[in-house]
Amino acid sequence: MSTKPKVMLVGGIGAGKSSLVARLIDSSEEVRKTQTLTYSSFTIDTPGEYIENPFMYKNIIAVAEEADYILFIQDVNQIRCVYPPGIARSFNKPTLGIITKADGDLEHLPQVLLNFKEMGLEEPFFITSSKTGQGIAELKSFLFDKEPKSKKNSSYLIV
Ligand SMILES: Nc1nc2c(ncn2[C@@H]2O[C@H](COP(=O)(O)OP(=O)(O)OP(=O)(O)O)[C@@H](O)[C@H]2O)c(=O)[nH]1
Ligand SMILES: [Mg+2]
Repeated sequence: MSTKPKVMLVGGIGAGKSSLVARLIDSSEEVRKTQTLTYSSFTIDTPGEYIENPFMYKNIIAVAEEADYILFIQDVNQIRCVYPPGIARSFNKPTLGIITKADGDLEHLPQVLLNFKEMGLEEPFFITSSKTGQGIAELKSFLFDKEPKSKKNSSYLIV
C-alpha cells in the first residue's frame, strides 16, 4: 500500500492533468482524454468536464474527501479561467496551484497568477512542463518528501 499522500487533480479540459499524473507516477503509457475519475495508488485524476460544468462541482467536493492535496491545474496558454473565485477556500485540505505547459510561450503567466490569487490559492505556485519535465522533481519533492514543509518558506516559490 502506498504511504504517499493522495493527490487529486482538478482543471479544465486539456489543461494537462493526466500528463502530469503520468509524470507523478512515472508512467510511460500514452495519455488519453479522461472520461471518468481515474485512480492510481496515490493520484485521483478528474475529467476536465468536472470543473467546466458547475453541475459537476458536487462530484469534485465529494471526491476531495478522499484526497490529502487538491491540485488546481492551469495551462499557461489559457487566460480563460474555468474556476469560480475563491474555490480553493472551499476545501478543508491543502491546495496547490500548478501551471502546466511551461515549455511554450509564457506571455499569459501574469494573468494566470492573478487568476490563482482570485481563486484563493496561496503561493507557492509550481510551474511545470510534462513535456520537458520542468518543475516535476520540485513538485514531487514538495508533495512526497517526508520532512515537514511550510508553504511560507518554500524554496519552490515562483512569484
Ligand atoms: N507542450 C505541452 N503539451 C502538454 C503538456 N501537458 C499536456 N500537454 C498536451 O495537452 C493535451 C491535453 O493533455 P492531457 O494531459 O490529456 O489534459 P487533461 O487535463 O488530462 O485533459 P482532460 O482529460 O480532457 O480533462 C495533450 O495533447 C498533451 O500532450 C505540457 O507540459 N507541454
Ligand atoms: Mg485527463
